[in-house]
Amino acid sequence: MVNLKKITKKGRALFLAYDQGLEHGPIEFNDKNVDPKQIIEIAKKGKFTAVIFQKGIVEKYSAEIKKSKVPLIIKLNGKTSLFKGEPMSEQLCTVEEALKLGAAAVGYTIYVGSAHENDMLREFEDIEREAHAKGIPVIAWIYPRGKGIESKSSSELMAYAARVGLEIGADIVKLKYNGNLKDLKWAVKSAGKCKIVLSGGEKTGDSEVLQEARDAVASGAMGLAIGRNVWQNENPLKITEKLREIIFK
Ligand code: FBP
Repeated sequence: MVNLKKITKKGRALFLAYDQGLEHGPIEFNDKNVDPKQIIEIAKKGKFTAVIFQKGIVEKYSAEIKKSKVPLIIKLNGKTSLFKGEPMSEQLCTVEEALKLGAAAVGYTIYVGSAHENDMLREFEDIEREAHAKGIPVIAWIYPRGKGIESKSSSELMAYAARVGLEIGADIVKLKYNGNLKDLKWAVKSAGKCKIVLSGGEKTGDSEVLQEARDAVASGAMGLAIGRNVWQNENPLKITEKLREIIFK
């Protein structure tokens, strides 16, 4: 198994995700978070165990990222919200490029259930093989979407996503939490030795975010890979401090 030490602390993870500019557009941003430098500051001052960017941001802000010393996860594929049709996320960056840019780990999204699932699984396997040959961890964002998931329950899909991660060779799977702790515990169990982190989702209240962090810990998940609920928060460092108390206590 590859070593996750570079992107974790005490076996737990708190990743700051900032690929929403591509995935959703600058509609997610305001004056306090539109500049990637602001996110690097939050990642540094908030002592995140890693920060997640697409390669373009890493290329343009490499000096600031290096100076911050926050470990870097580069997302290798992505899509915009403008494309309509069965979900597909194309590879935009190679493992080699990511390593040259200083990545400590790489990430890739797979929409299981999509008509394009095969393409993403195949692309993921190439990435996984290369990343593991070079000794770096692979994080799979596994989001069930598309035609294939109609009539399936959220609990079934969450556990399925977790299990897919284990079976395709991911070191960490990033899941969207359905809010039910019993379901999450089953998903974590289904992932076996593959670790789980939860995404934060759309901006909600502080108490909901903190509850998600508590549920992550209670379920045996590794932590959070969270974006909007931190950098859209009125006080990103204050909410981060509370998250840290829960995740690393
Ligand atoms: P958030 O915590 O802001 O939800 O970020 C998690 C994340 O997986 C991002 O990495 C990604 O940009 C976004 O959610 C994708 O969300 P969706 O696919 O639901 O639009």
